[in-house]
Amino acid sequence: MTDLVRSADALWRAMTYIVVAQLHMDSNPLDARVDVSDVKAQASGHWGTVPGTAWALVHVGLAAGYRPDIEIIPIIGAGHAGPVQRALAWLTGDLANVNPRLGRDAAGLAALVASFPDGDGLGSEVHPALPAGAYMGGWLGGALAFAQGMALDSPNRVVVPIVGDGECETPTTAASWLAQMAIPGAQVVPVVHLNGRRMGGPSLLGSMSDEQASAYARGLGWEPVVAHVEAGSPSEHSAFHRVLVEGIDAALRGEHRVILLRCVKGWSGPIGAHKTPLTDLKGNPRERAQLRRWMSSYASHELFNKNAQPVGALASALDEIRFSAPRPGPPPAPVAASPEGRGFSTEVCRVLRAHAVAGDFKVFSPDELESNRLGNLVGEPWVHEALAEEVLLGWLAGWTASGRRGVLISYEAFAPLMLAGLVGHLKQRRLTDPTPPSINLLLTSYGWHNVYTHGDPALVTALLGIGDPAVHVFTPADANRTALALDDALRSVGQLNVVIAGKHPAPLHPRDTIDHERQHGLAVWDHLSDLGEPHLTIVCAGDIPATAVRDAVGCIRDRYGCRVRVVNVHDLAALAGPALHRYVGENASVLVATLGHPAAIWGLLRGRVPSLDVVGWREPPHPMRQDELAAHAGLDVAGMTRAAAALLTRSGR
Ligand SMILES: Cc1ncc(C[n+]2csc(CCOP(=O)(O)OP(=O)(O)O)c2C)c(N)n1
Repeated sequence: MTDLVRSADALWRAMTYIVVAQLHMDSNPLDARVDVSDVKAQASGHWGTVPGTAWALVHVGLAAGYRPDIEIIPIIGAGHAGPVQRALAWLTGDLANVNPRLGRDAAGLAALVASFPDGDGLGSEVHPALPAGAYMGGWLGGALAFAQGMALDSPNRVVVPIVGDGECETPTTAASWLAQMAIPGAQVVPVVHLNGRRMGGPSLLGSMSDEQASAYARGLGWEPVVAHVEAGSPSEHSAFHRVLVEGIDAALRGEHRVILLRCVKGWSGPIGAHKTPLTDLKGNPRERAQLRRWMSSYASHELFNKNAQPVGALASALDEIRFSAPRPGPPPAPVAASPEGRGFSTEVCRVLRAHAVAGDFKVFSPDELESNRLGNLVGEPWVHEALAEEVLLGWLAGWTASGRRGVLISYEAFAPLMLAGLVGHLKQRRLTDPTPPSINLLLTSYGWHNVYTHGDPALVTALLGIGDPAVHVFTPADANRTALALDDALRSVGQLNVVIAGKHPAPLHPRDTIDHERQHGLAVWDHLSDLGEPHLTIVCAGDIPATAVRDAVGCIRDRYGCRVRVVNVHDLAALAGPALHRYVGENASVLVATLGHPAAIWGLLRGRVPSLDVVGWREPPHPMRQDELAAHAGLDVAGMTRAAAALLTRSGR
């Protein structure tokens, strides 16, 4: 056995053993007797992905240890591999840094095992605070795209995503293979965990022969290398190490190589189950005997002494591995250029170009730059287009997670495709320290031409419903404000910023409140407001609402003889804030005009103002013109006046 094989074998056995213990044991994890009092009443967690994911991780860690000149970063696609990551983090001692009760000694190992699946607050899935936690996943599909984003423009970095064969069926993963053509320089070496099964049955890719699976990869532009692992033998270890190292070298030369890790799901366990194969350990002595044999197959006595300290090959292997993750702070931002009132295209391009000049900046778009009047950006080296929103989101998330700035530009109508991914990245970032640059979306085209098929504000409704303070929805009233909102978003860290903007020529509004709006998220528009406490406060959010309110306010004031105040909302998050009443007044009825679903505003304001109504998106029952839709939604003078009358009547005026 070479030193490499000895290390890989010891690490794999140790990690797999510790996972089996987490899944099944409550106490005495190193006791070969597996007493009835030591087993869990209810085994929990997922076994199937463990041996293959541990295998891939061990080899990535060793390859990284042997190549200190480059960063080699693993990404785990299967969230269910959480206990593998825990085992690794316990072995490296990193788990103790996050939770001192889980230190690398006998007490720490016992606590790790007893606390699974709760994990003493860490949960049971992949965790961002631990090694190999750059990507938390949970929802399957985004790992490859995230790895590609992290690898972009990073000549000293190779990212190794470990992707399930079931995961390869997801649209996001399926599209990511082809999308690599748009970012050929991203150095990734995907390991497809071809273990034949997903959760409930055979996977489609796993059902293919080696030749078919290889042809699939080749057709998408990847050179496949199949690595067979049956029993974890020394020759399989050295063969896999060679394949991985060659794949990393190939990536550094600009080639795209994918490793197909062909194995049996849950190998080395009693059966190849996705979940835990033994389900009645307390009641069934035969299952306990099975577990005893299973655990002893890893020969833990060669790996640990009685105090659970790693010894022999395991101890030296732990000195050899390296798990790094890029966590640099955000790059310096450029000096902001003031908008000049020249319209969406000019103002937005000015901001984007300023950030591009500062460097470490990307624009991603699903073929929506030309149609969004930003066509002059196409062809810039910092602009990447591929018609796959979910993939682009993965790129942006991976890119920003490695300390760079960027924005995804698309249509609002099709942005809900990204919802599961956005929620996943929000969850990941909540647990990540230090906070990376924000995820930014610039979503256009609610301009409401071809509105029937191309209109849907559902993404914002769903994001606001989460109630995460990291979510900011900018609804700039005009192109100047759009440019500034985008610039602010690009400078921010730790946020999910969605800028909802019109691309069509539209009126500009006075600038005097812009700085206040940017700082506080909203401002009173004095030029449209009466002095004193208002009877009615009209809040506008977005450019079509701002113009509708501007046009309607005089008519409402004259017709109903009431004091009216107009508040412009620049960031919908401000409506959830404590300063709301300073802007809308203490006793006024509040009428909100929004581009989005009224339900989203009701969710923010219900019960917080004396009386409320919301005018906003109403799903068109059939194809209609832009002006017809505005009237259908009530976002015109007649509709606003009607809504104001009804609200004032209801509140007794
Ligand atoms: C988008 C999405 N759909 C469904 C699930 C539920 N799920 C969790 S694991 C799993 C099967 C995964 O199989 P595979 O990708 O082959 O990974 P393996 O367990 O074999 O490593 C499924 C369907 C999920 N997490 N995400």
